[in-house]
Amino acid sequence: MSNTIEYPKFAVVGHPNKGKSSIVSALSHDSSVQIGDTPGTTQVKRSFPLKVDNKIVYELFDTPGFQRARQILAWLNEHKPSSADKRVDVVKAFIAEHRENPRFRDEIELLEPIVEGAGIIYVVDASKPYGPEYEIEMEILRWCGQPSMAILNLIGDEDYREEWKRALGQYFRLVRTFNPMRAKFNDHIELLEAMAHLNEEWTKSIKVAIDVLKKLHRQKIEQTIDVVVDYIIKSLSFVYKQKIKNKDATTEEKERAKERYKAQLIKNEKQLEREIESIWQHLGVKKEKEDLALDNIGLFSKQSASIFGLSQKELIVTGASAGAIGGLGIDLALGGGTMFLASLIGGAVGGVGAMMGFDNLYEMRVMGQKFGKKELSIGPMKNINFPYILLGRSLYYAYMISNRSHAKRDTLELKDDGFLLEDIFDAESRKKLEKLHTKLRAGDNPTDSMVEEYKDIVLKNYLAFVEAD
Ligand SMILES: Nc1nc2c(ncn2[C@@H]2O[C@H](COP(=O)(O)OP(=O)(O)O)[C@@H](O)[C@H]2O)c(=O)[nH]1
Ligand SMILES: [Mg+2]
Repeated sequence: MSNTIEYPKFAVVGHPNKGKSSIVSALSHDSSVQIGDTPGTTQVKRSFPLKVDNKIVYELFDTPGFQRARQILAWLNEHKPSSADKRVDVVKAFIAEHRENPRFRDEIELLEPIVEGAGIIYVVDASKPYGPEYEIEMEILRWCGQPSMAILNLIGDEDYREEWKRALGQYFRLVRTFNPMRAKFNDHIELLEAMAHLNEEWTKSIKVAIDVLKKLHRQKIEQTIDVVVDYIIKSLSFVYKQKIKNKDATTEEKERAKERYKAQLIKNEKQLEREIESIWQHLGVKKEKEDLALDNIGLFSKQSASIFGLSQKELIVTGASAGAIGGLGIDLALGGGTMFLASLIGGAVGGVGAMMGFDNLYEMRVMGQKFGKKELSIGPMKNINFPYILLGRSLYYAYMISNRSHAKRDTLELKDDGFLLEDIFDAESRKKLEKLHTKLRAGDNPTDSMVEEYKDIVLKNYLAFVEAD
């Protein structure tokens, strides 16, 4: 067939400032698409292929908006052919005749890929009321005779989708809501599934695209969990060593060693953040410096523990199990013992931090004259809550980055209402994790099978969490 294409192409068209470029950016996973507050940001069409393993999965054209739709439709009507199947030839004739005319530059840019075979994605802002002025654009697009769909974007707070649907339904076979800022992976896939049915010829290639994207997404999650768990194990088993003058370290030496130990763990976290950003093509994302941003809530703060790691309940339970009722064992602490422990502690919120020993998150040992050396060493981390803080913070960051649309240009907001570990891990998994943490706390060398088990637990729970999300 003459217009068979190896991969589907779509031209994203519509009025200026309706979110066309944002949709292209979100669907092509490309943050380089120009998005602007002022109409006319996109002057010429640009092609944005979505590539996986250097193969194009589909290609999107970002186009300028319609400017002189009325005049164009008038021209087309003046040259109306005798039958509808010849209308696209009239559109082609319009392009050929006006190619050098700057007045129609925007329209030519947007019509060209369509008459060359691209499908049409018509974008409207359904937070504003419908108006008949859009009918001229839709009529021109209809002349092109290409498979087409309409996307309802909600830029503002109001919702006029019902009236839009009644109008758009007369011009487009498919009308879908898609928000380029908030869309997550599953929304993206659902949109593609709808697009697959626009044109029989494309069904197969879009289905292939969906499979490729799903596989890639899964790989990225696995890669993310890999780096997260590697980081956690590296940080938990980290031991800082430093030579000292005498057998007993001075207060000053101890303080300096503590600072260096903390600095290394913070550095590990920053490196992990960059690795996660890189996996999801968000390297160098701007982050907020507000009070609650991860950057500002120190890894070693009480706030970090209560926000990112464990709920109040879990803090009490795990904390108490380490200290006050250590003898009862972790099974009881993580299992049915919650009520008992809560009442034991009296739910004293203020007292929890102190009891947990937040000021003493690491335990220091001063090694004696081992091998004739005077050495001060810190680590591995003894605090029972600390692994959960690392896990909570890193999974929250992974979640935020992996769900961030490439259409977003604002700073990444990291909030305190992220999730808690108890939202992600079932009780059985938390018990298994605690067993692994206990080994690491004891200074056991992390074996391959420990690392693998840790990854399996986190991956299984995280996948279930994002699937239900
Ligand atoms: N809040 C919000 N803003 C959006 C959305 N879509 C687009 N915008 C904003 O609207 C403006 C125009 O978007 P753009 O994609 O450049 O529109 P285009 O002119 O149709 O390509 C930009 O400031 C976008 O950030 C949306 O779904 N929600
Ligand atoms: Mg644009």
